Amino acid sequence: MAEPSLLEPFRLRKEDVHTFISNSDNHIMRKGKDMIGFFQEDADPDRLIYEVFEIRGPHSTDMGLTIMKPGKIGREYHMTKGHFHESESADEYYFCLSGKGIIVMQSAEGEIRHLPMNEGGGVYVPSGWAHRTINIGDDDFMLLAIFPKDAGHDYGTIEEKGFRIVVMEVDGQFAVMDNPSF
Ligand code: S6P
Ligand code: ZN
Repeated sequence: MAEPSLLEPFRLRKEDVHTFISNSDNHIMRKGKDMIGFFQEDADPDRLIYEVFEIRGPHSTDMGLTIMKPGKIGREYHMTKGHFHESESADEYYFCLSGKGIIVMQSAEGEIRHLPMNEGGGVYVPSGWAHRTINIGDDDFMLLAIFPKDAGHDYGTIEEKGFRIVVMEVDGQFAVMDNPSF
């Protein structure tokens, strides 16, 4: 495994995400072909839906910058796969750098929350809550996530059942609806 990067003090704004990107230790790309079964309709296999750039911190936390392209698959907005953390104690902080989105959170007991995320705003994701972000705007939706090193990703539960709600475009507006396949 690579040594953690040694970090200098830095600030992060939407204008200088390239600095974060060029210092990142890991790059994940999710295209339509990587997300079969997540949307109600299948996306063009080569369509880029989102990218994540990760920086491993030197101590207890790591960071992830998610850049989500605008767009819809059918009437469903671009979204992340969504996951629980593997560690039961791992909570997370999200900050929106630009764009317009929604974060959906769902507890293991099935309790559901959805909160808007706009530039300059942040959200706390408590431990034990699955989370997914959705781009409901016309531009890139950019997020910084800060999470414990041992958080891990458990994608299986969401891949199998999804979240209880979906976010669709209805009459030119976003609408939060019950997921018919949950
Ligand atoms: C990690 C954090 C984010 C997501 C990223 C992509 O704990 O929540 O960095 O990994 O937004 O989402 P996903 O569901 O594909 O990992
Ligand atoms: Zn997470």
